[in-house]
Amino acid sequence: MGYRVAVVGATGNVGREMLNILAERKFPADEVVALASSRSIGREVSYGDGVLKCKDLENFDFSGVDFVFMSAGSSVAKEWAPRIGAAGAIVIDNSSYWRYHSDVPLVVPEVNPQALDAFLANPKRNNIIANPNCSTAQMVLALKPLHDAAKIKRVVVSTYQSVSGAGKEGMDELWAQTKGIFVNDTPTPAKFSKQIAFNVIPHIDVFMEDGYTKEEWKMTAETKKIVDPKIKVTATCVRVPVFVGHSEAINLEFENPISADEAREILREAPGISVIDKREAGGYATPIESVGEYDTYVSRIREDVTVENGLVLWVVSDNLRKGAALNAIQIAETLIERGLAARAAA
Ligand code: 11C
Repeated sequence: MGYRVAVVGATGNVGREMLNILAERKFPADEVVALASSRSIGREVSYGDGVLKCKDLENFDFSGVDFVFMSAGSSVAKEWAPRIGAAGAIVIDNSSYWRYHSDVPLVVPEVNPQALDAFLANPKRNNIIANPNCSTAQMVLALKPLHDAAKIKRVVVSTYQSVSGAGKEGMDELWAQTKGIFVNDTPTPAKFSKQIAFNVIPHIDVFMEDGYTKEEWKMTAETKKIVDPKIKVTATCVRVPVFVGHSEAINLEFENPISADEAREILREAPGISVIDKREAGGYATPIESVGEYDTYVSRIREDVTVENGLVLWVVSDNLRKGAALNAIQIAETLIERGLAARAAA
């Protein structure tokens, strides 16, 4: 007996990728339903070799559904995740709304699967699990095995984030501006605060009182929740004119000594990571190579000569996959591996 699955926000960048990955990985589903807001009812989305017609979230009956993958923003998540969870389905939500709630696990399965064991063992669980921000997910994958080896004290990260992180509108804006520049007709910025084509913008999400942006704050708060609350993180998050694939330059300061060679060997063995690190032209990963891939790539591993016990890394990943859809589906796969049965079979 397979699982009954629904994808909420099925027409968005991440929702469509969730459907692709469910089909690609042959997720053991008897039924997959695409759900969206009322204005998208009947719209077709791809699922494997076929298509699904979107149904209306408002009128859908969730009884008997096992997993709901949700990527429809914070206000939908706030209203619907508890309702769906109370009906018995497990909601894996990609918005930031539930991530920082103490009774909601925030999970990258390769990093903190124990949070899923605690979730399964909790008879009073609210059935909500949060998926991290894309820039956090790829970073903690690289951090965790190094933290286990030499204890990270401090992280300084600068991101180079693709426009798909800002949804389809972000991708359309980069495309329209790039084409427009060649014919002297550059559309004015709408989704982004400044021109994104042939430019970079050091601003993602809203500004906070201390001068950091919310995206930067998320990287700190989420790393602490997923890996270790003692790790200090300072981030600068930057939007770049790349369609898909986030990149990060990460400086790490450790409590104990760790060499670049040791780190490279540890990362080669780490789940979800591919090391591409030849010290020559082209011997590193760039965002284009990460598109459509499951693994997160680590390159440019070297010792930071300005601190004791320091390393520098370059980390690249498909933000719509490991940064969102893939991680959500891996959470469900991990729950199944760890004993969650289909409700209809229970
Ligand atoms: C971006 N990281 O690239 C953001 C998108 O909290 O899930 C994801 C925001 C989030 O714009």
